[in-house]
Amino acid sequence: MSQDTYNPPKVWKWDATSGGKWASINRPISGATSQEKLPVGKHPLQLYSLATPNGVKVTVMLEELLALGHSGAEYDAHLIRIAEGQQFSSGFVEVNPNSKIPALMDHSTDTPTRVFESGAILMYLAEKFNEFLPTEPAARAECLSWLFWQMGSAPYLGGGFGHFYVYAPEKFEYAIDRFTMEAKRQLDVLDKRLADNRFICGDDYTIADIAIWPWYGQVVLGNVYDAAEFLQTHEYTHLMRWTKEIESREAVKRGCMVNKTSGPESGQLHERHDASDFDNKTQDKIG
Ligand SMILES: N[C@@H](CCC(=O)N[C@@H](CS)C(=O)NCC(=O)O)C(=O)O
Repeated sequence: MSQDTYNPPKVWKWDATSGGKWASINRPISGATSQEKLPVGKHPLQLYSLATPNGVKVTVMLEELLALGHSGAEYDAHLIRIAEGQQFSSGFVEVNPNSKIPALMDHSTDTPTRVFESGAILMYLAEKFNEFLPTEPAARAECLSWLFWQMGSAPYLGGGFGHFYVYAPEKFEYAIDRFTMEAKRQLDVLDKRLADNRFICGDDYTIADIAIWPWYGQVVLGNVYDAAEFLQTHEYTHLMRWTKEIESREAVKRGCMVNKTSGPESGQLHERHDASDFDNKTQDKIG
């Protein structure tokens, strides 16, 4: 377990050359680095995003709302390439001062409404369309508890486990042990919950499932971090059953394609401006 010991100096200084996959976009300051407006398409909802687990939550939600017939959920999904720093444009910072995808503008309100943080976006859309969030107080409290559980827990899975297992410039046993322990504990929380419940909040599919699946479902499938074997995710049988049921939903399949820039080309729809963009994608595959 021995690793060179680091003695922190009295005052931390930013070493812009420090390693790691995301070193080029990580900074200790916030705000815009370039002056650039965001594009605005024809639909009421304008999404600025990328198909990471946090981004996929919102595209799945929008596709689920459209599948229920809510035409007001039509949206343009603009691609934000975070590895190239596009989240630091002045236009993006106006929508999300925290410079992280996903970010949403709703142009159907008297003055356009901005919403950032994926959990806030899911709640905003659920309330706007009165779907996927129970109204009965106890059921609503349960749903929001799981939604916020996801928001609070996933940074340990992503920023902790994923970062040190995949992205860090060196493999640190202490950090990988610490965050693997926590990741497995979280998988066990979900597995136990899903042993007695079809969906996270019981019989109904809600924004809690929509928030949790893109992280935990994709990790157990090995799609995120390629760690299914390391974490022995097949042992979480109830979580796996739920993961596969949600994976088979048409809206989830569509939502996972939007703003995707990696993996097989047939699964990538860089921008979505119309429902027919998916059909054109199928045509591309056939042709
Ligand atoms: N808590 C935020 C997290 C968003 C987030 O971390 N987004 C990442 C991609 S998954 C991002 O935009 N990173 C760019 C950066 O850190 O500069 C949410 O759920 O919306």
